[in-house]
Amino acid sequence: MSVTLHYFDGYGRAEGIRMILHGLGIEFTDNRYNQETFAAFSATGVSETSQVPCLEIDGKSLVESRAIERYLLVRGGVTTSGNYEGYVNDSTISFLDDVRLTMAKFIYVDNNIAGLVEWMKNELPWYLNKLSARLNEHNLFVNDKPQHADWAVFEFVYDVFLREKNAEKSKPLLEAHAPKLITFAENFKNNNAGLASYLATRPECEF
Ligand SMILES: N[C@@H](CCC(=O)N[C@@H](CS)C(=O)NCC(=O)O)C(=O)O
Repeated sequence: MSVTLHYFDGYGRAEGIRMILHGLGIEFTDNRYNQETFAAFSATGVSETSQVPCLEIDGKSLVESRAIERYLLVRGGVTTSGNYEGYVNDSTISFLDDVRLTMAKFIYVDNNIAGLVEWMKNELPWYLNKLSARLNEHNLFVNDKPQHADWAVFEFVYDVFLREKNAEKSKPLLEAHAPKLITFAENFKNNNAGLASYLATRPECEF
């Protein structure tokens, strides 16, 4: 069975999917496009929306990053029991995606990195604080084993604040406002060998 991920040569909306694929030990082809090769892929019709990320798996072609993540986790046996756990997953991810969309607008729409830095200094701490307050006694977001919300928050915290490229300038923000998110991310990574080994060797990207 071949599995193929289609995305640009960046982290963006695909990195959570890549992390889950590696974390679950699913081998896949990681097709990374530039603008030109993306246009060719887009024209093939493989992606229902012509957008990426698009994942070919189980004889299907899936689109929408959060739905793809959920598909993979459920396929890998990550279960959510009951209505309230479903709510916690969805609510945490919606909250996080508000943050991600705001940050992406600074970068890709407004081309305003200075504005992003100011926003991160002045507004982001409130969001970090709220996220951190959701961590439970297991140092996770939903229950006692990683679920979708944990994967999504991990990808955000690791890529924005903790990876080597960003740690010097961004980790202090977490240390000051949400240190529990650092412990969460460290535990999360250390408890998943496939994820940890991917992070140690993956291609470095700006965003
Ligand atoms: N809601 C979708 C958004 C997908 C999306 O906007 N993808 C962008 C890349 S991040 C894309 O394909 N852009 C090229 C285009 O729309 O032609 C998701 O989360 O997957």
